[in-house]
Amino acid sequence: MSEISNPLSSTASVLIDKAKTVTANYVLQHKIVFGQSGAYELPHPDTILAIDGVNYDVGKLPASFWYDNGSDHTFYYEKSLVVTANKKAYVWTSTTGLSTAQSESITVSSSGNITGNYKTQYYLTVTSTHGTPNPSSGWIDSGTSIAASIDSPISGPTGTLYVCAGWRGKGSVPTSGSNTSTTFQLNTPSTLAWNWNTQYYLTVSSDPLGLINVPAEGWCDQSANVTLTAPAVTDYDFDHWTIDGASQGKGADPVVVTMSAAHTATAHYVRVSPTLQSCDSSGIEKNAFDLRQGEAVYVKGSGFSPSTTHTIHVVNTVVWVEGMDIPPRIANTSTTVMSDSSGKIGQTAVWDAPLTLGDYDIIVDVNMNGKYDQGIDVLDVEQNAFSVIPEFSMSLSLLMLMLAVLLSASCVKRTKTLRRA
Ligand SMILES: [Ca+2]
Ligand SMILES: [Ca+2]
Repeated sequence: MSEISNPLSSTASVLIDKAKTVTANYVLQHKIVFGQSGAYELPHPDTILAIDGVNYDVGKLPASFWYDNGSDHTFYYEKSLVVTANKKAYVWTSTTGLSTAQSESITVSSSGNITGNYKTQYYLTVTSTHGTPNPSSGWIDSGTSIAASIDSPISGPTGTLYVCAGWRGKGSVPTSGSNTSTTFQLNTPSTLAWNWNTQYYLTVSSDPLGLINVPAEGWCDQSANVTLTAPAVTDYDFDHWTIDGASQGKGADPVVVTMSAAHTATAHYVRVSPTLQSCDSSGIEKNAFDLRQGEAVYVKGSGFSPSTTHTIHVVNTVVWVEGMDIPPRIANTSTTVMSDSSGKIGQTAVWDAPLTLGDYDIIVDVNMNGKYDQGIDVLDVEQNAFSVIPEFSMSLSLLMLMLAVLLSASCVKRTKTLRRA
């Protein structure tokens, strides 16, 4: 009817001047209610939902609309809403009601609800100067049980080691701990900081190599002061320490190494001159062997090359001259003696009874060239290594001495008599 100025308005003016028919036309509409659950913090300035291109924040929900039956409408729920950067967020999990989609275009055919459901996530900040923490920083669902850990130790540059010294925590993470793992349930924004110590390797060796075993060798905490004491070594004298090649002074022991970096400490030793002695079967030095007691001649020594068979000669005593041939061995004397792992020659029989009266020398021909080499070969510490003497020789000597005294006394008497004459 041309008389109705706005046919889409529910009110109209009609002049009743004759019989007229006015028809009001209705359409079927459905009420759709858009809402959300789980995104609690209100109001929220960010858009959570777009309906037909119009944005709605959390404070504007739920929002109701009457839609014509059969009309099409679009909606879009935001996937993630960050409440506070790196602290708290809401994440879309599902849509319930007339749709299950996060975003959809629907054709309206009934009334109902469309609800976007959200879960809360918190940000776990994980820091570590070394290694690969598990988990690393990231968003984690509220209420998640977390077993956090880190591998330790971690190798650094040569001679450097990083050792986890535990953690400090804030929020849901325990305040602190000293090991490499912790468990907690995440219910708030949290931080987990792994702490590390640096260690440096201290190498302790000896010169000659392998002479000592110093327990201080190993990884040391940064800046630790390590005291090194040179152990006593059989047949060697300690001389000095070097640290990274620099001498710490002759005889200086113990020394302290500050572990500001990896270091190498070396204890330098000087070999003690080897010695050789005639002795009895108990190893007691003996330089006179009694012919008639059936004694055997033993030798003992120290300072020789360890675990070595050495050539030995028992010879008639001579004046030793550099480079001279070693005199022939006495018959039935040993040709070799053995040193043990520390260079010692334990008492070893070199001449079994019967012995022969005389004065003898003993020499170890260290370089086995059959010649006497001063400073290389080793002679018995005595000028005459040992003597083989007859039984009662001491009383015989005493008798000789007394005779000599008597004789000289008579000589003096005779001299005095002559002067008087
Ligand atoms: Ca020699
Ligand atoms: Ca001797």
